[in-house]
Amino acid sequence: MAFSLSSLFLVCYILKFTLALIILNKEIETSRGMLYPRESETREVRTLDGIWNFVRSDETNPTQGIRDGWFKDDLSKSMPTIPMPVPASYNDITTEQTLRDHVGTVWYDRKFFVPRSWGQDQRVWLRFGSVHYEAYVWINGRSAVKHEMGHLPFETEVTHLLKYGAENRITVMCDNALIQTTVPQGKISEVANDEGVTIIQSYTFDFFNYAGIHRSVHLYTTPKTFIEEVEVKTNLSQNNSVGTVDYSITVNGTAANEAENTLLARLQIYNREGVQVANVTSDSKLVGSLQVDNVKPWWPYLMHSDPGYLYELEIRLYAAKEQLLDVYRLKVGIRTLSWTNTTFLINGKPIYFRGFGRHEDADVRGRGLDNALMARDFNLLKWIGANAYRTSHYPYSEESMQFADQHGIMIIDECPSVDTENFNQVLLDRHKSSLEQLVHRDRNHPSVVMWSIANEPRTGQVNADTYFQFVANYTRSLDSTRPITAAIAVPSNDDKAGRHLDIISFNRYNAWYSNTGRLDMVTQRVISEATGWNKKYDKPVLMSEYGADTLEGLHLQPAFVWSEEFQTEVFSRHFKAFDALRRQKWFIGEFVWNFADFKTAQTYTRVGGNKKGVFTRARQPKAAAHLLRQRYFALGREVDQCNVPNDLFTYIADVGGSNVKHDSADL
Ligand code: BDP
Repeated sequence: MAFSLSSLFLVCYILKFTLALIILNKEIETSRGMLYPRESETREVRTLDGIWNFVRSDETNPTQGIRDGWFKDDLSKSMPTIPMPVPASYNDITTEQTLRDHVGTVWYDRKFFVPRSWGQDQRVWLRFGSVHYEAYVWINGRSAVKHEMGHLPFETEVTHLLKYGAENRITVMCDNALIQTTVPQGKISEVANDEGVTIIQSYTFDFFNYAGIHRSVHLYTTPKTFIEEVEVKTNLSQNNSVGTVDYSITVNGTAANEAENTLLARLQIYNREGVQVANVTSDSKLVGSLQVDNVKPWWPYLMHSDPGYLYELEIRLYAAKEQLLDVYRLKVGIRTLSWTNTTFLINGKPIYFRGFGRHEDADVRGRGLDNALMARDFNLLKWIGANAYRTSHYPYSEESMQFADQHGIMIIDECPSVDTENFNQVLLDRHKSSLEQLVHRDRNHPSVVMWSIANEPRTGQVNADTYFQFVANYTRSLDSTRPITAAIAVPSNDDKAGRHLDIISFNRYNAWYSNTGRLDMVTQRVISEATGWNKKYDKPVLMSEYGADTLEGLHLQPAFVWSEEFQTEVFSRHFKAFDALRRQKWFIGEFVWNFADFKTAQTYTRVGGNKKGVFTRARQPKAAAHLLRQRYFALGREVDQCNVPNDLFTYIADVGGSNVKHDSADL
């Protein structure tokens, strides 16, 4: 039988995709160490935060600094430098458009002293909380470490590179270029401008590609033989009265290599009052378990009167003959997670998420760590009655993870993969590496209750199936104690990734991107979309994004797009859908987009950035914040029997017997 031209075309078409489908699930290099730097009897920590010297490279000559050896001496000897704060994004520090929109490499350096005492019988480590996107580091002109991937820590031993009791220099080259094989993806192109040609970075994701040394830089010491890794997994007995903490410790150092079985660890758990509640001596494998009677489980905010209960796990590493080698302390929250195709439970109790998608974003400092901002954000989260957020669209600072542990805020922890498309082998390897680094960094945080492996990946594409199977299974192999999700935006009928997830999250902008302004086209659409996802995959479903851009201070009645009234109405129409869905047990949460306004690339759809914040960029509430607060506390009251704040409702009138709410007792 002869082939028709159209069937030949079809065969070629299928062949093209089959070839593209050949993505291999290769082993990837795993990260080591990376415990958060903490002082102890055996460790010292100092920070290199402060003002560094800074140079922007010529965009058309990004490798000039390497070729000309700028790292060999003070940067100022090669190029004029400007002062640059660390941590901070460099983009918005000056008044220059050329720095804000710079594409390619920039250089930082600074001097520092290392105490003479650090040169004796110990090791010194250099650790970056994060540099976006790629970093090359030199100490005193000698190469120290290279790392690719924003938002994640990296470290290296620098004992042999330092001068003790003397001045040292650290030099960092940072490259912000995003291409089709970076995580996230972007494109670099050369385009004509009025002066000739220029280089442009473009990306599809909706947040500004801030860059620089975003989090703290630390130097810290460890003994020669030291605790390199600690992993804890916790459990509770049936009635939550007894907790177990399974631990596994990895040691690095010569004492370990020479005589492995001479090492042992003594572990003690202290409660919040500093009273010891458990202790154990390990065997030489440094793996075991501690038991805490009358345990206080870690509970999310508003799910319990004492949320975020943390114990302190003290680990003392000994060599033979009781010689103390190293001490490291870790906060531990004892809780269980379990999930089925209809529910998600913490400590045996169903979770209903009341949360946000967020960004690490602020004026001037961009994505740079700012403790004042972080503390304010947690106060706002608690004020509004939220119990969760997703680290959209990349890992957040370790300091904020510690805050979330303490305050009982549940985290859906997202890797930096956003708008993932054009699936290819290099991208898959890096995507897996981003998850490996994330899980490694965050696995001990009780606040982390779910891993998000991507935001709005193009999961309608044919090879998304294999790609996300590899990514999801790899993540599961790293941590089987937490469910896996991804925030999906393609229609459920087209999606090819959901079957590899444990929980389905979907993003949708009814009355905004679809049917703009039509408040009468929200509720039923949300109900049917959530139901469609559940029908297709038979898994718990949550709405991970909904919202409307809102210009603070713009009031229009009746509600009109961009006004405060419109955001309030959009929320309210969603609440109605969520309440209908909550009757189906498989609907497990609602996440507003976004916590606060944030900066994006320039486009005519954005007025100074994305304005879907419930709070302004300066962290003040818009009108809808008050409505959301009433809902989140009302939900807390109904679902988790929490107390509600006295100022939740403004007194209106004493109209007993009517439906008018005038104080929180009416809830
Ligand atoms: C969603 C994206 C989010 C955007 C949001 C929006 O996940 O990053 O900021 O849309 O357009 O599709 O506001």
